[in-house]
Amino acid sequence: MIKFYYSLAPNPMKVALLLEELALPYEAIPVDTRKGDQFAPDYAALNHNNKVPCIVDGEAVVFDSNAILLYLAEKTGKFLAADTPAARGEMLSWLMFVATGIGPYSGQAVHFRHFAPEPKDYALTRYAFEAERHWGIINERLAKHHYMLGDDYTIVDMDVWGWARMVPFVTGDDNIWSKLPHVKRLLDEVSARPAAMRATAIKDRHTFKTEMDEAARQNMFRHLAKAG
Ligand SMILES: N[C@@H](CCC(=O)N[C@@H](CS)C(=O)NCC(=O)O)C(=O)O
Repeated sequence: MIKFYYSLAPNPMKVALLLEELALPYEAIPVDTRKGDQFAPDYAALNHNNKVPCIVDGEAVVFDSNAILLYLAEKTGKFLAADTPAARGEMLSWLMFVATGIGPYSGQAVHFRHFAPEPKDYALTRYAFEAERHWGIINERLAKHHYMLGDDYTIVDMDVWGWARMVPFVTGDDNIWSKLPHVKRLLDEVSARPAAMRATAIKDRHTFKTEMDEAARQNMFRHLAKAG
């Protein structure tokens, strides 16, 4: 059975969605990053990046949500682009766009908006601008195509869904959906899928620490300790 190391953050949630869509049996193992579970030696030996998610599937250990989506889709032959160079090129491009743009810029925008100490104006302005710019590109894509790759629901939509749930928190703008209506349409459609409801219900399996106290900050923002 697949072991799925997770928290309730956006990157693990995309993987929970795909596991549920595929109806693959899996054991969900909590990694409470606020408590520092990501540095436990057993977990650190699996995930070189000390982040979540990670899966163990027999001999295969896969870390990084985007790698896991591709690995599981290729393993099962489901939720992939058509097997043509053009369609595969589009799929890889959008997957990497989410992996290197949507995820990191949204994550840093959250950090600077909600957690970073002052002064942070310049960093927040930069990351918020880049996060919104990337979401605008997804919105334009979804204005022209029902799903990210056209007519079929694929792992790229799941990749987008993980972070789309967080867009108001990322942008700090309660009216953001008026600017990104096509992203909201995809978010609502995917969230209504039975698999997404089961994925979301993963939050009831384990209790995660919710306080961002000093110990949690030391575990998640390790540069603070280094800066003294
Ligand atoms: N590129 C990685 C990023 C993983 C990542 O940043 N995970 C976050 C949760 S969404 C995490 O583990 N945060 C806890 C920490 O930074 O200690 C992926 O997509 O899996």
